[in-house]
Amino acid sequence: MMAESIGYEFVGTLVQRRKSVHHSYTIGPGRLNDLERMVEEGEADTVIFTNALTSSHVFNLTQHLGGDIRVIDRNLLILEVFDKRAFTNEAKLQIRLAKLKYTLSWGREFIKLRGIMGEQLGWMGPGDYPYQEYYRAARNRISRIEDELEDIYQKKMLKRDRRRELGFPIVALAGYTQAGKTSFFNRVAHEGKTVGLGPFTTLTTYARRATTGLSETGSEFIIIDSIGFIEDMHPIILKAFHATLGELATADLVLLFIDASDDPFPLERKVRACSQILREVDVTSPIIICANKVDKITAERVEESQRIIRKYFLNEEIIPISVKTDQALDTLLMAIHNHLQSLRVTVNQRTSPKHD
Ligand SMILES: Nc1nc2c(ncn2[C@@H]2O[C@H](COP(=O)(O)OP(=O)(O)OP(=O)(O)O)[C@@H](O)[C@H]2O)c(=O)[nH]1
Ligand SMILES: [Mg+2]
Repeated sequence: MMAESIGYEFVGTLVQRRKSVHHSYTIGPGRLNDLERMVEEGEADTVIFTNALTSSHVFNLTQHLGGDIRVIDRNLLILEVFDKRAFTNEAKLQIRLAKLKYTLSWGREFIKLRGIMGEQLGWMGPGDYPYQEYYRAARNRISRIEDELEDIYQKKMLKRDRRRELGFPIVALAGYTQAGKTSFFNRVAHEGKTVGLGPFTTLTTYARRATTGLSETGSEFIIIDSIGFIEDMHPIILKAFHATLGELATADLVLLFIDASDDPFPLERKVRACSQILREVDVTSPIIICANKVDKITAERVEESQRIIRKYFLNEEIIPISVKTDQALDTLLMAIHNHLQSLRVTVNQRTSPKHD
């Protein structure tokens, strides 16, 4: 699904359950032969593993299948998707950083490989390129990119502080990729950001002014759209987007979007991933859960989805909505309004002078 969304044509799937990962190929020798046959019959040029591979797995698999077959793993696929979607300088830098670090972590064997990420290891020859030199060059590039990113983050932070000084509370959108965050953002901020390209349509955070439209005073806020979640993100990838995800930790209110129309099993997996990532990025802000896309399912299924969400979010308010049909959007805006009002009260109490 993720691969198809960036233009891969699907030839076949091979599944193997093993007690342990085969030391040289991850899959067992029998399965490896099946894979070889499938690649030949389907005239495949790429083999994607849904698990993570070590550099020696990739090396051995490529050797076995032949040099013109690309072998990539889940993390490289995610990075490829990111690459396709990166339109801002910030996202491009974040991805280049993640790739460099990922390949660096794969080490010496990796730079001997052809065709995996040739574009950034342009000089990959027959493997006699001095590793030390490669390593030094890569480290230099990494720290240059880190500096550039730091600059971008600083500017964004300044902007955010200025908005806070103006008294605008910050509402951040979070949730699994493709849950409908940008659709909602466009709706309330009267924007036209891209939606629906498939996983990771959005990579860069955007902030816009919006209003709940409920009262003259105190109904304005800043809404932040951001990158979606996915389970088992590699720490290097997660770290590359840490500053982006960090926006969630500093928000006054987080709207957690969940695609309530998913079947129970994937739904639960995604809800679990969301709660995990929110914990990892240390979100302590209040959360409203938007169970989106209820236009696609029956009332019973809405109930069932809510029960599944409740298992992982014991106290948060869950509001079933449809951004597509506008269903219950007014309820959601009201809930946002109430949250922001109570926030304003506590801020005022905190800042009003004491008379004692
Ligand atoms: N049926 C239905 N489809 C929706 C609804 N909200 C969003 N969608 C569709 O779901 C898809 C994903 O929406 P996006 O708004 O791009 O989702 P996102 O959470 O921003 O995704 P990422 O940027 O990848 O994290 C698009 O095709 C939307 O048209 C809804 O309420 N009902
Ligand atoms: Mg989006």
